[in-house]
Amino acid sequence: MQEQSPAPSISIVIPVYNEEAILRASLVDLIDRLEPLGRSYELILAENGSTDRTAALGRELSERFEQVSSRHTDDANYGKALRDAILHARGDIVICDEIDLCDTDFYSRALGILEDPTVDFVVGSKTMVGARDERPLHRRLGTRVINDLLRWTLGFQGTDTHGLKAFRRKPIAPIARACLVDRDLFASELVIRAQRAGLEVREIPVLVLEKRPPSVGLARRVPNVLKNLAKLFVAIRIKG
Ligand SMILES: Nc1nc2c(ncn2[C@@H]2O[C@H](COP(=O)(O)OP(=O)(O)O)[C@@H](O)[C@H]2O)c(=O)[nH]1
Ligand SMILES: [Mg+2]
Repeated sequence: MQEQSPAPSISIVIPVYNEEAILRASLVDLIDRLEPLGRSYELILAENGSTDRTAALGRELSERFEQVSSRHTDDANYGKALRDAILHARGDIVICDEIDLCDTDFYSRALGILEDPTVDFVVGSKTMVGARDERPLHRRLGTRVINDLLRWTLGFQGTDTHGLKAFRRKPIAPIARACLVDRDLFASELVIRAQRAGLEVREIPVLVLEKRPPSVGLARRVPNVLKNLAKLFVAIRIKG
């Protein structure tokens, strides 16, 4: 995408890591399904740390589709990739998606809610009434435990922070810039800091039907989540 092109209405940000099996097909399918939205958009693939052909495929897709760009940072780090892409997004609205979801139904519903100028942030909840989460039991439980921890330690008011999100770029970009943690917990910090800044955060139920299991299992993610939770507890609740 050329830097000089007019800013799009929507920026869709997708972190990708070792996704060579589904990246091309998912993205081409997503582009097809974005047509009916009737809004200008850019699609930012935020890759880092992949050991397969994901980075090369991202570059290839950005050459093939002018609305697609691919960004790369070095180490495998979901939060770092997401933050970097949010800070480079140019749309009025930023939508955060995942390549195994590509949930355009969430986009339509969230954009409808963001028509209301008093709403700043829409979070797709996997656990609220009306949601349907088709992931295995241990991952559904993991989501609930993390949400409870976020509520107890950081005063989170809601039912989910990880996954699908849509927000106004102007008020949220400075919050993303100020976030202290990366990896999985960055997404939670972003939502919680938005709430704490007094912005209007709404949740809507989503259907979670992944195209494949995650490449990094839950158990391997826990130590980092706990470490960053402790860091956020000190920064938000103790130092304020
Ligand atoms: N850039 C980047 N993306 C990642 C990383 N880990 C996961 N992702 C991407 O984040 C999205 C969600 O990851 P997934 O493995 O499905 O984990 P889940 O969120 O627990 O379902 C996918 O688009 C992944 O490719 C990472 O270390 N770096
Ligand atoms: Mg997933």
